[in-house]
Amino acid sequence: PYIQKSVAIFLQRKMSNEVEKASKSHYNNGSETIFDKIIAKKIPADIIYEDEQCLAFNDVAPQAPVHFLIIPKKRIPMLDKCEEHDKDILGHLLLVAKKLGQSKLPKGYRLVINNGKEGCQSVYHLHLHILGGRQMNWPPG
Ligand code: TR5
Repeated sequence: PYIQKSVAIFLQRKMSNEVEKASKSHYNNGSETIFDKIIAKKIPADIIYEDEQCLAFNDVAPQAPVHFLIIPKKRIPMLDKCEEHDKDILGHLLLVAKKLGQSKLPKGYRLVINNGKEGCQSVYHLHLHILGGRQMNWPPG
C-alpha cells in the first residue's frame, strides 16, 4: 500500500505538472517552439521516424510504456489553426500514426491531440500523441 500510495502521488504530481505547463503556455502567433529546433536537429530527440513532411520521436516525459509524438515539419501551431489546405498533411499524420502504431503497438494504441489551454496543450506546434503498451482507460482525465 505504501508503494501504491507513493506511485499515486508521483503520478498526480506528474499530471498536475503537465496541466501547470499547459496553463502557463499559450498560442504564440506561430512563433518558433522547441519542436522547430528538434526538426532542425539543433537539439536532440529520440527520433523514430522521419519523412519529407513529418517527424516522430519519443516523448521526453512518457505517460505510458510507449509514448511518442508525430509532428508536421510545417509550423502549424495547433489544430484550431488548421485550414482546408492542411488536409493532406493532416491525413498524412494520421496514416503515419497508423503505420507506426500498427508496428509498435499491435494490441492497440491511443491517439491524442491536445488543443489550447483547457485541452492541456503546452507546446504550440501541432502534434499527435501516440500512447500504448498498457490497457488505456476511459474517460481520459
Ligand atoms: O501537452 P502537449 O499536448 O502540448 O504535449 C507536449 C508534449 O511534448 C509533452 O508530452 C512533453 O512531454 C513533450 N515534450 C516536451 C519537450 C520534449 C518533449 N518530447 C520530446 N522531447 C522534448 N524536448 C527535447 N524538449 C521539450 N521541451
